[in-house]
Amino acid sequence: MSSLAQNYLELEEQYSAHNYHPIPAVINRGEGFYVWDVEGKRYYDFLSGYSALNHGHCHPKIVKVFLEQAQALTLTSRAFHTNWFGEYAKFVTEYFGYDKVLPMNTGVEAVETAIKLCRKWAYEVKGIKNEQATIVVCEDNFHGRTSTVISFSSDPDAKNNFGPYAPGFISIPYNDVDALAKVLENKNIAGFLVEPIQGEAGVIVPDDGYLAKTKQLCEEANVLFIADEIQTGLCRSGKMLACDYENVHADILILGKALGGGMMPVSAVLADDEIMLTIKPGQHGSTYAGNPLACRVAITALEVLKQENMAENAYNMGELLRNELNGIHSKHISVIRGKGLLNAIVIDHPDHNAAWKLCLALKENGLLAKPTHGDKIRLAPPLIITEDQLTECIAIIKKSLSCLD
Ligand code: IF1
Repeated sequence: MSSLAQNYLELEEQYSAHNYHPIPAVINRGEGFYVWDVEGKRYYDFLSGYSALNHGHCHPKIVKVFLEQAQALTLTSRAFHTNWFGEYAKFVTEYFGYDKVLPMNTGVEAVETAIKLCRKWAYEVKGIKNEQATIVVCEDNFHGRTSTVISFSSDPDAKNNFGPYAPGFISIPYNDVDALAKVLENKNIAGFLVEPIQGEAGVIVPDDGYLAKTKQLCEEANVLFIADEIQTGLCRSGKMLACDYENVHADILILGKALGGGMMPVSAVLADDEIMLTIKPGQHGSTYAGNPLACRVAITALEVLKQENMAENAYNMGELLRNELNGIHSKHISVIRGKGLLNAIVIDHPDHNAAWKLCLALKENGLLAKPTHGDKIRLAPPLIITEDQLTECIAIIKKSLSCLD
């Protein structure tokens, strides 16, 4: 590493909180599925900003409206109307088939919003007694970092020593329909919050039918099915929404990440009037939420997903990636799993640092990926990746695996 790059690492080490452990690459430019470091070395980006960059870096159509809007109007707060918020609200609700949208910024804010909406609906529509509303979540979930949301995490790193924890949640095993059926006997259950594929847990794909069956159980129990599609949505899994694989229309749909086109935090909560209209003026909001810059970026980000057939490409490239990786028969990979371009490999090696070492080798060979939970590596390139490029990436992965021999 050059002294220039080393200097950037040292600045972060000295002046930033130590809440991340990055791969030692200092990036200063991105375009499509490539990024470049300060030394001019080019890499394939196989993290895609944790799926915020589904469109790739600096997508020209999104950059164009971003610049245009940045010169016209960026923020009023919701104290006033703008010429873009209503347009966006109409666009996004029609796009996903809901009556209303509640805009927020980051993913976890949208999750918090969904929790609040669900509780308000429980008291004012369903008729649960005050303070009794309970939300069912799944073990090994990841829904963000606020103190309420980490209260129902099962990851000690995310949770420990951040208590006291918020009550009102019951955790059941993921991918277990019977566990949900049983917990729904409790009449205070207001909602079921679920990731259609668990991302942070290591890309855990549930059995076929899990989403449809749990949705059905929720309907029978008059409980809201709340889909966190912040990571799985917007074509990442090979469909517009991962719930689309089972034709499940969530009662509350949560979107984030790529909704901001990789440019700015934009999240959204979608629901029908019976739920959404329980929140009245002054009861929820956020200074930046629904700002005109975000609205225009989000409209364009959604348009581009369809214009460029990103769901189909993610589906096809995902099949190719998993087939090719399975064909390697590497003794160092125990599992290859995923849907579309949301994938993970699990490393099987006596050295507990093997996944990290492999990521450093990948970096040397021109591909950036990051290990999670020690032995897993997520493989999630931008959805615009082509067959030729992906084939090159597979060759890089193959070559890099030899560092573990
Ligand atoms: C970090 C993982 C990805 C999410 C789901 C809500 C949020 C996320 C399903 C919150 C965020 C992130 C955040 C990032 C790591 C990351 C992640 F490794 F944890 F699983 F994407 F792969 N729901 N996911 O995945 O959204 O508030 O961050 O906008 O370091 O926290 P946010």
